[in-house]
Amino acid sequence: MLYNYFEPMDNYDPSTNEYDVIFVGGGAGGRFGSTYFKAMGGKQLTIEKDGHLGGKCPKNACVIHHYLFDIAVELDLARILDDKKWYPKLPTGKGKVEIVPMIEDYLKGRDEAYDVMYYQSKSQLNLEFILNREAEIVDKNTVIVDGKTFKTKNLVIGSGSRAAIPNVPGKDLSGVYSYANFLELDYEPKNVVVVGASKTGMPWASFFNAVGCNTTMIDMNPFLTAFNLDDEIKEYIIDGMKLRDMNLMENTALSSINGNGHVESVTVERKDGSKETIKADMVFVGTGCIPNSEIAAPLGVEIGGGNEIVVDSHMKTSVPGIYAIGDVTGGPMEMWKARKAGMVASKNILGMEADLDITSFPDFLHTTYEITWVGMTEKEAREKLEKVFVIRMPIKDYPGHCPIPLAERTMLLSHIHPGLNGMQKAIYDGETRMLLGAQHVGYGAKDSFQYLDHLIRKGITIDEIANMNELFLNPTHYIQLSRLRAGMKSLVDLT
Ligand code: COM
Repeated sequence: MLYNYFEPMDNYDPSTNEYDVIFVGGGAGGRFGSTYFKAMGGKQLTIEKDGHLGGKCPKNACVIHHYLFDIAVELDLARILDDKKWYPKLPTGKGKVEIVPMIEDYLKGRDEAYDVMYYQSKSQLNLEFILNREAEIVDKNTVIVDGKTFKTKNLVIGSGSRAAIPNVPGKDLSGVYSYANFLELDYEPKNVVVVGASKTGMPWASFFNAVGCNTTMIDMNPFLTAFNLDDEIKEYIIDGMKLRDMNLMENTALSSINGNGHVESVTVERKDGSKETIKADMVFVGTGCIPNSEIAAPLGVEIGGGNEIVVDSHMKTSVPGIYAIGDVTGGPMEMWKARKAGMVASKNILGMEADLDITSFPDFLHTTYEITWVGMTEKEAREKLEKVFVIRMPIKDYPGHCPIPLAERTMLLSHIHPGLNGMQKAIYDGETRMLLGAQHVGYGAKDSFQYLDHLIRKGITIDEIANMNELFLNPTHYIQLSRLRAGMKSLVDLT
């Protein structure tokens, strides 16, 4: 290891205390904003209260989410094929696989990720930073760290967000977890209730279910309301979770968490007022995040109703010279937004006018599937446009088993367990022939949605997609399916 992240760590030139910009927070936004600023020849200092750079992403949020998803996919397949083909019987009783050793492995890998980020920031990007100490913001031009005063022309706040825990009786019992303390888990739960069918709740619930916990997921709204997916895709996702024996309760609110010291049960209330108490030895809360704006409040910047620092598209707050980036500015709390916001703030400070556009972006969600989407849904397109053309797999009214979608990771499922191999569709404007949106449930398509987003913005047509060179078997079948209709003047759905 290159450094000890329990110790204070500095990498700055002590001969001066004057900066063009100080970033408070060394998460994704602070790190990328600082890097851009440095690359453009500016003088920056990044101050991070934790002992590492990269923020909550490598610490306890994104990376652990993806790590658990990977394990859930492996276990899902092992469970579907338990004791069949070349798959061994899953260990013990109902097949409960231990979680705590997975966390131990994660924590070892995390140290290495911190180390790489440190090396990259220091040795490759030449950033100036202070780690493991709080920044005391005196005013917009003055920050004190450990009694030492730093002066700056501009201040950028990237102080992130924290888990929002519903204010219900029992919320402080041991056994109540969110992403933020999940890595402290030191026992093997058997009965888990996940609160919130969110981007965090869905994958965590799928993980608990896949390791063999009796898993219930509740949400106060109909499932997947917040996600821009067509109903048939939502049904496919939810049916997949039911088929894997998860107990799903939508339109159901959390009333209380019960127990004496430790969680023993959870009481929920349905929309019709009926209540139910569910046995639980763990509650996992995935009900969103609250921006950490408190650090900036004394500066007089405007704070919104969600506790976020209000910014314009330049990342400027209501106080000149103070900018805010990333989760502290509210939703969407996404990696691309934090990193780009850092860059946009730096550009504007450097006098290069830049905007952050958060109106549309590619998005994803995990269950034991990777679910990705971009642009308009079919429903939205049909409401807005005269003529809409849709391609879809599997074929809706095909009388036999449609083995497509078919690509790496769904090959086995398609051949051995028809119907579990995913679903996808793409939506075109039937008039202009331009791609409007796409949705995918399966594996391996996520990367392509980054590029689809870009192509949609550029205005790509079905005829141009038909001219692309596919890498067969491709998880998204859009290219060949588009080619099957490309010659047609008046496009007829291929669903
Ligand atoms: C990624 C963190 S885990 S950062 O965006 O590279 O800083």
